[in-house]
Amino acid sequence: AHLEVAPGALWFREALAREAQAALLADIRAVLEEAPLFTPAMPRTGKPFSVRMSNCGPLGWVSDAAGYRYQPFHPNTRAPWPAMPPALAALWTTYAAVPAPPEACLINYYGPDARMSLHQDRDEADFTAPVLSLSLGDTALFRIGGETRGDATRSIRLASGDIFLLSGPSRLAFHGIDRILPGTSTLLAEGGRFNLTLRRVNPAT
Ligand code: MD3
Ligand code: FE
Repeated sequence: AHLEVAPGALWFREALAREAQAALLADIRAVLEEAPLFTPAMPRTGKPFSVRMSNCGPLGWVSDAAGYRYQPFHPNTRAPWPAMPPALAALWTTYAAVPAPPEACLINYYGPDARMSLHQDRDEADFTAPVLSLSLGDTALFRIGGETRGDATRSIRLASGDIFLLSGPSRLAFHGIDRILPGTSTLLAEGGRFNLTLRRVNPAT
């Protein structure tokens, strides 16, 4: 069962039970041992993001003074990104239902004061594939609008275990995280929130 919050934007509330969330969290912790969270910076200004990031899968999204891009290695360690955990790839098969596998899983970590301003995801060469988002930990106030900045927006509380699928017309919707609600989940011992986004970057040919 899901709610369609905008055309092509499907919200699967409580898609994962606590045990499945804990298992995916353990997979993410193992990824972060190999590929620690880094602090991205804004292009040109170099202003640091409040969200920390890492990736798994063949490609990872990074941002620094040189710009936004996908690359096959960690910006600090220069090591290839860890493999995509099979349980994450399985979510893609179930929910995204496209034959080509995900090429990148961006891992965002939000502490109590982190936010992500309204933006579009357009660094991928292929916008036809969906983006799948999984939230783990504290609830986030997520905002989604239309394809033009200034279009009306809608606010949604993304809770631990929720899956959000962006496809079709919503793939280029403006969206962001206004804030997280500290203390709303006990999944992460340290508090805060992980968001995982599975993406295709290149056309499947
Ligand atoms: C709508 N992440 O990593 S996930 C991002 O909670 C990002 O960390 C947020 O925006 C987070 O780029 C939101 C939901 C989401 C992800 C990708 C989208 C919504 C989207 C792509 C297109 C439209
Ligand atoms: Fe985004």
